[in-house]
Amino acid sequence: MMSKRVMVFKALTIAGSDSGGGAGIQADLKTFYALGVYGLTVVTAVTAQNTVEVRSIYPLPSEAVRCQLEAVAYDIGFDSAKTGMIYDADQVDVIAEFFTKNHKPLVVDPVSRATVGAELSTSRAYEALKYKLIPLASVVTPNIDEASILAGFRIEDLEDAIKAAEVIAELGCDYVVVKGGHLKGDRVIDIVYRRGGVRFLESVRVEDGTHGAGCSFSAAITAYIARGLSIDESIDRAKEFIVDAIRFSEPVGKGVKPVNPLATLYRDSERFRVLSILEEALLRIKSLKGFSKLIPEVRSNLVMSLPYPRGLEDVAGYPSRIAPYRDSVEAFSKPEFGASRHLARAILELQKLGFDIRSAINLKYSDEVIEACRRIGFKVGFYDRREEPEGVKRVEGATIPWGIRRAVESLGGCRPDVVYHMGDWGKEPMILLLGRDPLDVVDKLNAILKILEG
Ligand code: PXL
Repeated sequence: MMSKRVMVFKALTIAGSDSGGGAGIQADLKTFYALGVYGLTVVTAVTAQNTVEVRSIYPLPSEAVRCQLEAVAYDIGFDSAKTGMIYDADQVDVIAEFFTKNHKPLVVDPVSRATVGAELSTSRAYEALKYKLIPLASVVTPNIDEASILAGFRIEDLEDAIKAAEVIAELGCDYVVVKGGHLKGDRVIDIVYRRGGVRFLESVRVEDGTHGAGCSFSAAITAYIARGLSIDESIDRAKEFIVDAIRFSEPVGKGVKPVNPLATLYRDSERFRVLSILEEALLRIKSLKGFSKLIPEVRSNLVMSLPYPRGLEDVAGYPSRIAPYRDSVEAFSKPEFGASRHLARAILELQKLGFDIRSAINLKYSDEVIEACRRIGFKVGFYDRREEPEGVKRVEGATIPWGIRRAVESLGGCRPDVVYHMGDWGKEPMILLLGRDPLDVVDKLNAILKILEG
């Protein structure tokens, strides 16, 4: 039955399956869904692989590729498509024939080898891809090695990469994006080439997992095109997206960590919940008897970070902090993102160390509170600010992360519930009470107050 519905954007990936979940079809689908696009899949091959090695490849007959293409095109249709691993030349022929008849924006990721080694395409298939598929593409996204093969010379630097992009564009595609990740340098520079013009996309080099990075990048371009963005804008946004996905790559397996295309999505979806939970926690704190005595000179803040936080802007807290008021406490403002520096830096560092600690409150130091924490069985970490190295002092914002690392060391690497220091010249001693979320922090606060009351 036909009915009027909201628009569903649809993208198709034609690629191999990575049993390890990090690259190929799996990366593409995660990326499509993270960007709000319905994903269709035409599988070219099943790979048996993990984060360490490709053990075997089972290509599908080209007829199976044709049948999948026709099935999805007949009923569902799509706004854009990408190709990844294409194993043999017959498969390329089927795909090229399909796109010759069906004019849709096509992103070709000219995959040749897996991140963990192993050829994913026969050399005949690569020749076919070069002369039959690339001419049909809106965008081609080779890395340095792939661009070298396609252009026919070894790329050593940025200048070579531009020349290679020119040669590849001559094959007939609209845009060539040469990914600079494999060139040397502490910044990564990608080349976006369009006949008659070149521009550069620069980013920091994130030293982390990159399994599936190429797949997710080209899938993100495809998804943004499906959503109606221009090709230039799709490429720019895909670059931001992939830097984020690499930064939060997932520690699974013993080899190369797979990128995390869902980082952006999870972060965005939590914004509202983080603010609500901070408000609920403050209500509970207001009802705790005796809490106002635990507020330090600088007053307390209560913070919570988004999952996968990029920096201080992804940590919410109370901009006016929490102060004693009448016989309780008050914040005099709503929680906001970016409203904390000290506590934010502490929980960002704890997350970098791998702990599921997204919330904290700071309390006035007293022996009694530390003693109460120990009696409850909390893990209490300590650092001495007077031991802070000069080199750390000079770097803006480095003191707290340094202190947090020292405190975690003092616990032999265990997850702390509490971190404290005894102050330094002009620095008030302070206790940080930590938790998964603000309600967890309030529960711990409650336990401390119970002991203090005797
Ligand atoms: O990143 C290219 C790629 C594509 N397709 C599959 C892969 C890989 C890399 O590992 O496994 C199936």
